[in-house]
Order: sequence, then C-alpha cells, then structure tokens
Amino acid sequence: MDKKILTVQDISCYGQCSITVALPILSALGHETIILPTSVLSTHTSGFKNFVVKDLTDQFDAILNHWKKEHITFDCLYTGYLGSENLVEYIKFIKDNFMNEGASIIIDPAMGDEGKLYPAFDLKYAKKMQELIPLSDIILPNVTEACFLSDTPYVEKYDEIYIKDLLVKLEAKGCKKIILTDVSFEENTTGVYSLIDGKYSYYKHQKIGNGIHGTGDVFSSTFVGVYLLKNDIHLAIKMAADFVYRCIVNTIDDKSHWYGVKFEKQIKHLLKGIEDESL
Ligand code: PXL
Repeated sequence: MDKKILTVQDISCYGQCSITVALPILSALGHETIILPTSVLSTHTSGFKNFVVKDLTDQFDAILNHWKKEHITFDCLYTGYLGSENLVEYIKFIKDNFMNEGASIIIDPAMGDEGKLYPAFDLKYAKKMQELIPLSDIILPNVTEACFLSDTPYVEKYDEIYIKDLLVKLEAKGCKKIILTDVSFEENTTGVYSLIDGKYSYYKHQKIGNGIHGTGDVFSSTFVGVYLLKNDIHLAIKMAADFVYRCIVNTIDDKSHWYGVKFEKQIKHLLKGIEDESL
C-alpha cells in the first residue's frame, strides 16, 4: 500500500530547506506527501538579513476540521522546523486524531546548529520542543538540538561518553529510537550515532567542509522516505547519510551556493540505490 506522509514545517520560499526539500525527496521515493505549512518566509533565517515571515497557524483549526470531515488520515507524521510554540499542541492533536493504525511519528526538532538556536528561537521555545520527545517514535536531532532537548551544555569537542549520555537522556524523556546526526570524533569523519531500542550504533563516513545549511532537512526527508519504503531503520540511516554526503560533494565547490545543498540532480542516485537494494 502506498504511504501517506503528513509533513508539518515551514515554507521557506528561497533557500532549499523544509517543505521545498521534503516534497521532492518524499515524492521521488514514491510517497504521497501532504503538507501543513506552519509559516511562509521569504528565505530561511540562517544567513539572510531582513527576511519576512507570515505565520499560518491561524488556518490550522479550519484545515484540520475540514480534514476530519473528509476522514483524511496518514501513515506517518513528519515534523521539521515549526516556528512557534503553539505548534506543539497541534502536533499532539494530529497524533491523536489523524493517524492510521501503526503510523510512525518522526520528529526532526529543527531548531539550531553549532551550539546555537536558529535566530527565530529562544530558550522558552527549546523547552517547549522537549514536549515532542515522548510523542515521537523516532527523533532526529543534531548534537546542538539534543543538548537543548536534554538541558545539556553544548561542547564543541566531545567523546563517545558525552554522546551516549545525550542519547540516554533523550531516551529517558520517552523516545525509544534516537538518531543523532553529524557526530564527529575526528577531523575528517562524521556520522550518525543512534540508540535504537536500547542498542547503540555509529554509521561513520568521510567529512567534507564545515557544514552547509539544509543538510539536516535533506537527511531527515531522505530518512523518512527510505524508512517508510523499506521499514529498515539502519538502511534508512545509511542511505540518508550517503545521500547527504553526495549532495555536499555536489555543492561544496560552488561558493555562490552558501545557503543550501544542491540535492536535485542527486535524487536519481538515491533512487538507483533503492533499486539496487531491492534486487
Ligand atoms: O533547515 C532548517 C530551517 C528550516 N526553516 C527555516 C530555517 C531553518 C534554519 O535556519 O530558518 C525557516
């Protein structure tokens, strides 16, 4: 059966993130993708000055009421950058009212990087985001987000004990599958450190550059798409990490393209990987 994925995140008109990344990737992987846009921004908020924002949550009650009347339901709820604290209550409501039997709740708590919250957010927002942890089947933070979600001071250089401590703290807050992205213990490698139903694992690959905006969104969307297709969490981690790496390779030399990853022409390789997996 084809899967229906509801993704709740902003529309950044320019900047290759959030919905403009999720839709093409999830669609290419064959999923019907339904969007609930939280806000519309002229650009994303990291690096552009004077961006303009319009909150769209005043439409949510009307949209959800209509969906309810139409008996519309979903196989996966995938959330990303939300933008306002009241969204957390809506996520709870959607989980309780619109999900099919066995649906997955996958949360990317997109709110910061490199030890800092994104410009639109403060500590109150980060605290509210902690309420998403027990709602989720799978959570996909980077190290910065994991720190804000677990009230842990962020450090630039860390060891495996620090990372395992982050994972255990998030598990204690009520999520059994935690996938921590961009975990790097040495200069030339990075990877995904996960705690899944009590078992740790680390998928490591080569690191290039010092991070490009939007890689988290490309990772999460690819992860969600592959996971829903193959029902194999470790395969989804590997394919998402490899795809992000490929997209960074394709972007890194283009200095004019500092605001996002050029993922579009790489999608065919992702699909080829899925095809090879199916043989
Ligand atoms: O990629 C995360 C993201 C999504 N949406 C908006 C953002 C950011 C990161 O800065 O500003 C609006």
